[in-house]
Amino acid sequence: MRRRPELVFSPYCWRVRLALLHKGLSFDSQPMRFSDRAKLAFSGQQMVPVLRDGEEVVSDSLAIFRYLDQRYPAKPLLGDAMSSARLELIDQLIRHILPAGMLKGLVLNLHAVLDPADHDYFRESREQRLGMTLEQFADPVAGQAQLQQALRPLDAVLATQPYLDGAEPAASDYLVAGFFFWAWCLGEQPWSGDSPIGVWFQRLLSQYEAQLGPVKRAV
Ligand SMILES: N[C@@H](CCC(=O)N[C@@H](CS)C(=O)NCC(=O)O)C(=O)O
Repeated sequence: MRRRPELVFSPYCWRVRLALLHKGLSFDSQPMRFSDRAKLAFSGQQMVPVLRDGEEVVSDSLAIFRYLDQRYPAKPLLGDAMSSARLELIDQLIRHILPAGMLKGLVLNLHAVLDPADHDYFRESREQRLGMTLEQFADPVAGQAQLQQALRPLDAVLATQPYLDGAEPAASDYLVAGFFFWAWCLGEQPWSGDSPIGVWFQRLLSQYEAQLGPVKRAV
């Protein structure tokens, strides 16, 4: 999906990378453009992430988390059935509070790193969804204020424990962190580095980079 294929700028793909790292599973990642979607035909749908594990093909970040726990039970992401069901709720809450503010600051960065073949599609599909032009929507200052508000409950949890899932990171952390890695690789950091969430992100980033090397960032 990008002019610079080394940039991973889907928050949902980031979730899966973090989950694979949690499980200690090595993986190959295939960069894609929006216009390459025919390459996803094998998955029976049109979105990333898609995980291919031998004969198994799983799409959707949550479904991939569940698959990984079922196929590779060591180091659970989710734990028991109730945690698995709760993840749906957590994901819906996260999707409604986090990306909106972040996107106001990131949408033009995203457009800038796309492969030119994807520019029209990205603009048309996102403008239709947003009900306005990308330029009208882009507003980093308002986005940052909106994000700060949205981060309050997460900061409150992280003020009392190192990870959203407790003493060690697990599924809730990666569901949220996908959006932070997304912003980070697009060259932004619309949160305060010394807030609880900022410290939490740095911890996850250091763990990721210790194993997979520096995250490539847009300048
Ligand atoms: N429910 C999916 C959402 C995935 C999703 O929205 N993927 C975006 C990239 S971030 C995508 O593939 N978009 C394709 C398009 O907009 O045409 C998940 O959590 O995996």
